[in-house]
Amino acid sequence: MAEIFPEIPQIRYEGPGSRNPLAFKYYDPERIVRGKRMAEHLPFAMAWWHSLCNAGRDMFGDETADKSFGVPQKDMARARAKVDAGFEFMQKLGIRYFCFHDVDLVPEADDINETNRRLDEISDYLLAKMEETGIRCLWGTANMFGNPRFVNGAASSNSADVFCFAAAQVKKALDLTVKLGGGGYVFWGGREGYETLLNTDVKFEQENIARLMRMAVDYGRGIGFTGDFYIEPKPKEPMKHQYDYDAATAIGFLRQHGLEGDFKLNIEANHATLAGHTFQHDLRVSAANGMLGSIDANQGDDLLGWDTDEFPFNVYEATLCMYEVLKAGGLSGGFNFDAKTRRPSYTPEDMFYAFILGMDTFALGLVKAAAILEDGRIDSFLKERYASYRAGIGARIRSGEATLDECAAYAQRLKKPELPGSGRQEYLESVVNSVLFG
Ligand code: XUL
Ligand code: CO
Repeated sequence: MAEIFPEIPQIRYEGPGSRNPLAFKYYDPERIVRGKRMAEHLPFAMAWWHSLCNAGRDMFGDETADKSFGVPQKDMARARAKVDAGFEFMQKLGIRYFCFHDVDLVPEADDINETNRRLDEISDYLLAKMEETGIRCLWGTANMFGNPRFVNGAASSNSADVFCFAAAQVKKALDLTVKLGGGGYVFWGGREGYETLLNTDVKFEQENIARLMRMAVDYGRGIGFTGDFYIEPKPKEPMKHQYDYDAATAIGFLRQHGLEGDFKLNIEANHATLAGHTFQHDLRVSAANGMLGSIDANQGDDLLGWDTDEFPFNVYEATLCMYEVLKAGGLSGGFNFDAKTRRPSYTPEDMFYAFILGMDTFALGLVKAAAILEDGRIDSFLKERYASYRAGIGARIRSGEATLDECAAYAQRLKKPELPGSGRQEYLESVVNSVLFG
């Protein structure tokens, strides 16, 4: 088969001194970090939608990139060409996973039965490519936000018919995920939210979202899906308010509806920052609750208030991300580049440069996070900070033995506590800098 990117060679690790734009400077899959190959620490995935579908259209202008892959019409021949292009692309970069929405794979038909038939056809083609290359599916999902029927939400729609269409898509996307051996299934509540409370029954809508998730778990487990379901929190965009606001909100929702045993979170950097948090914050909240599952690796822009889905270049942020991931013992999922090249970067080379940037950024983040752990100053400071709970009244509070009376009597005996010890933020920030920059 003729190559789709004939100008692009296999991308290899050449080291930090390399000036070759088509080489990794930091991502060295075989390098051992904390006893594990870099490639194992960093199961990178390609997002079908951004890499193979998105051609740069924005609210003000048309497509700038050519994502037709030699097939002008948007038909099944194009769908197969996308598979060919995607697998060549992943192989050249050494990417071992991909993620997809149902309608990324095939053009959606007017009749859902025809869409499902097309999905069966393309997934046979995909499966053959997967077997040939060893590339695997990280997670699947259903696009329940693009089609006009989802204007008022999917599971949260006021229309029971629309709820059933969402259910039908989830069922088919789960079938596909199982057929392709996917490790996870994502719910991103793209339009599960509201524009105005004047027309919205929040409790009713949230109950229905939980119902669809419960149906998905029951069906998925019934067809042999043993992986994790994920919620991918996002506070807004496209809706003014989305129910899966952030990690803490999603965890509370899952627990309220008894779904916490089957679900974890897929944390996206740019969604966390849209929620007014840092990426690290949402990772920490997920990990602290045993629910850190997977990551959508991208980056926002401080000057823009929306989901810009940029390829990550911020090594500081990637380091703090990898610090959380290492401390959590790794991910059950992986690092999906839910990221797109900027509209003016419209050539195929730009796509390779973008992935090289993202993969190198996380590789550097991994190495630097490991160095922070080995340095030990941050973790030992953290441990010492809570030393007052190791003995005496502190130990009794932690063990649950102390009562309110006992604590109050203790305080009254003390009359006035000492200040609780400096937080040493500036010192700790300088430790991070010294590890990063030597
Ligand atoms: C949108 C977004 C989605 C999900 C999958 O902001 O992140 O692409 O990752 O539906
Ligand atoms: Co995402």
